[in-house]
Amino acid sequence: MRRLRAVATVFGLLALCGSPLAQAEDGYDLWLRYAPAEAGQAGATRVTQLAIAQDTPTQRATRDELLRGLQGLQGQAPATARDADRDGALVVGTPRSLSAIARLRLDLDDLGQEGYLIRTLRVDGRPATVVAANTDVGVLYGAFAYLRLLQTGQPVAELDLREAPKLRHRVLNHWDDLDRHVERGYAGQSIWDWHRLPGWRDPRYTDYARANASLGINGTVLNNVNANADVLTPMYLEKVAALADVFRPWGIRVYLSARFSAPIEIGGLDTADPLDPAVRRWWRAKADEVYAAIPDFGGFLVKANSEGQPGPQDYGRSHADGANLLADALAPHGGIVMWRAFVYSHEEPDDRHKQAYTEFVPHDGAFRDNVIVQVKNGAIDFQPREPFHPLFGAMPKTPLMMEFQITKEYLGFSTHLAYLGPLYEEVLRADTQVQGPGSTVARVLDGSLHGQRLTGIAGVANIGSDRNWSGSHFDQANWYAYGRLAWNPERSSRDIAGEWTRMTFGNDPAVVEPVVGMMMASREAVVDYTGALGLHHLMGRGHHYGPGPWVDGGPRADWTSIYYHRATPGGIGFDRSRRGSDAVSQYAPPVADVFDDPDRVPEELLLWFHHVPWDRPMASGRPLWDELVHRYDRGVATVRGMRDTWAGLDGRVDAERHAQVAAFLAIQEQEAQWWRDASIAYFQSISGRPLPAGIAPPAHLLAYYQALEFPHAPGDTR
Ligand code: BDP
Repeated sequence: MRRLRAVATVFGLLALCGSPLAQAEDGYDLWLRYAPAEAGQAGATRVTQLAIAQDTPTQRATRDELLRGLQGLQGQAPATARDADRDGALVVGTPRSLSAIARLRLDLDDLGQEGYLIRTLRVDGRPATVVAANTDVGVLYGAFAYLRLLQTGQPVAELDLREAPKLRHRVLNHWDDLDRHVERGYAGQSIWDWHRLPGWRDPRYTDYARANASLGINGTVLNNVNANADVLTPMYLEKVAALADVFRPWGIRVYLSARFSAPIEIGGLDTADPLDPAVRRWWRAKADEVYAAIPDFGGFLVKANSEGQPGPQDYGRSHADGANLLADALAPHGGIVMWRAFVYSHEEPDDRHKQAYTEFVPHDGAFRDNVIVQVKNGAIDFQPREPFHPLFGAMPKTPLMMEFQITKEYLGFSTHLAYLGPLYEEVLRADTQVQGPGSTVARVLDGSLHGQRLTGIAGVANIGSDRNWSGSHFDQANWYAYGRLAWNPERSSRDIAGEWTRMTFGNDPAVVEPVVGMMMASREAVVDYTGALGLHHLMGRGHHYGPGPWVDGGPRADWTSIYYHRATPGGIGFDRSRRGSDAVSQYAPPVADVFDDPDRVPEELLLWFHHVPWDRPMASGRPLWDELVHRYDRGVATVRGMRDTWAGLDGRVDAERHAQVAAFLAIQEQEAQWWRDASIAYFQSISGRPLPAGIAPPAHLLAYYQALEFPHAPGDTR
C-alpha cells in the first residue's frame, strides 16, 4: 500500500529533521498503517510463527494481512506453517481448516457465521495465541482484531476474547453515479472506474475491501439511490461481477440500487406496475440474470416515490407492493430488499417529519420476510442533530435497518473536523420506550426488541478517489466509527475515537488524549455554529454548502429553510407539539409527553418541537435569543480551540498529515465564523433584538451573505 515515493520522501525528511515523526504519510493506508510498535511493546508482541491454512481465497487474504501487519508492527514477518511447532505461534483457523484448532475442541457455538475468539492457550503443549472461528470470514475478522490489539498497544499475553456481530447486514451505501460523480461526495470522484471495468481491476478495490473487512463491513451498495437503470444491463452486470470477485475473499457482498422503472427503461415494457404479470416476470428474469453473474449477490436497495423517483405509488400501489415485487424475484436466490423509508411527497401538505411514519406504519406486517425497511436516523435528513426517527419501535412486525450518513453533507463537507461517533451513539442509545424503558434504537436494530432475525445497518459512504479516501484525514474516523458501531451498536464512541487515533497517529499519549478531546467536542461545535437548540435545515439551497437560513421559495416549501425555523418577530421554532403538527404523537407516549412539553424537552431539541418567544428563559438564565447567539459564538470558539490543540501537536504527527489537518482547521474556523455571522445577521433581522453585551457583530451586512453563490460546489444533485 505504501508508495515508493513516500519512502523516498521519508529519507529526505529524515535527513532534514532527524526525527522519525516527520515521516511523510498521505493517509492512503487508513487505520491499517501497521507502523512499528512503540518501544517496549515489540518484544512482548512477537509472533514467532504463523500457523494457518492457505487453501481458500479468504485464508490467503487472512495470511497476507497477518504477514503484512506483523511485518510492519514487529519489524519482521513470522514464518508460516500448517502446524505450530514453536513457542509463541499464532494459530489461526477453523476446526475444518486447521487440525490444530480441531484438536483444541473449542466452544465456538455462539460465534455464528462471523464471530471469532482469540485466546492464549497451549497448542500441542506449546504456548500459543489462537484465533478461531466457525468460518473463514470469522477467522479473517479475528485476525484483524488481533492486529488491532497490537496496533493500539494492548497487552496480548493473556487473551480471552469472544466477539460476534450484533447486526447481520453491515453495509455501505455509495451514492455514486455511473459517470463517477458522487452525490454528496466530497472526496473526489467515485472509486468505481466503471469505464475500465471489468478489464482493469484497480488494486484500490482490494484495499477498499481490506479496510471494510477490518471493521466487519460485509456489504456494499455500489450505486446511487437516485439510480440509473443501466447498472442492471448485461454490460454493467459484468463490471459489477468483477468487483464482487475482488470483494468476495474479504467477506463483502455487492448490492445494487434498483430503479423502480427499470422494466420500462431497459426492459421495453410500458409499465412498471408491481402487480402487472409482465413486470413480475421481468424482475424475476433480471434477478436470475444477476445471480448467474454474481452467485452471492446481496440484493437491491430502493428509493421509491421520494424526491421524484419512480415507485409503486405511480400505479396506485403501496410501498409493500413495490418491495414485495422485488423480494419475490430475489427470494429464490436468498437476496434481500432494503426498501427506504425516506419518503415525502409533493402533494402531501403535512409536516415532512410525519410523512414516513404515516406512509409506512399502516403496512407493518405486509412486507415479505426478505424485506428490511431502511430508515434514516432522524425524520428529516441527516441534520447535525435530530431526535431519533419515530419509525424506530413503531413497526414491530417489520425488520428495520438504520441509515446513517457518513459523508458530511450537513456537517461541513470534508474540510470540517466533525467526528460523527457521538451522533451515531446518541441515536443508537435513544430510548424509544415502546416496550418500557430500555427499548433503545440499538435493540430495535439488533432484533432483540421485537424478535427480528433480519437485521442491518447502512452508512452513506464518504469514500472517493482522493488519495486519503475520505477527503480529509479525520473523515476516515467516521468510516471507522460507523463500521465499529455496525459490528456492535453498544460501543462507546469515545473508545472508538481512541482506538482510531492510536491506529492512525500512533500510541503517544501526548497525541492520543488531545486528539480524542478534539474529536469528542467536534460534532457539538458544528451543531453550535450551524444552529443549535433544535434548529435544522438552514443550509444553502441545492448544494447545501454554508448557511442559508433565509432560503425561501423554489419548487417546494419543505426544501426551504423558513419552513423549518419559522422565525417571526414573536418567536422561533417548528411547533410539532400536540397543539402544532402533532409529530410528537408518533413517538411512544412517555417520549411524546416529554417532547410535547417545552419545559421537559431536552434544550437541544427545543426548537425542533416548539415555537417559543425570543425572550423565553433558558437553563443558563439567558433569554433564548442571547442563548442562541452564545451558542454560535461557542461553536466558533471550539474550532479555534481545536486549531490551537492541533498546532501543539506539530512535530508529534508526521508533517504531511499535520499540515493538511492544520489547513483544513483554518478553513473550518473561517466557515464557522461565516455560519455564525450570517445566521446572527439573519435572525437578528427577524427578532429585532440587540446583540448581548460583549458580543461581536457580524463582519458584514445580511445582504452580503445572501448574495454569495457557489455554482460549482461539489456533490450536488443532478
Ligand atoms: C438527501 C440528499 C439527496 C439524497 C437524499 C436521499 O440531499 O442528495 O438523494 O437525501 O437520501 O440527504 O435520498
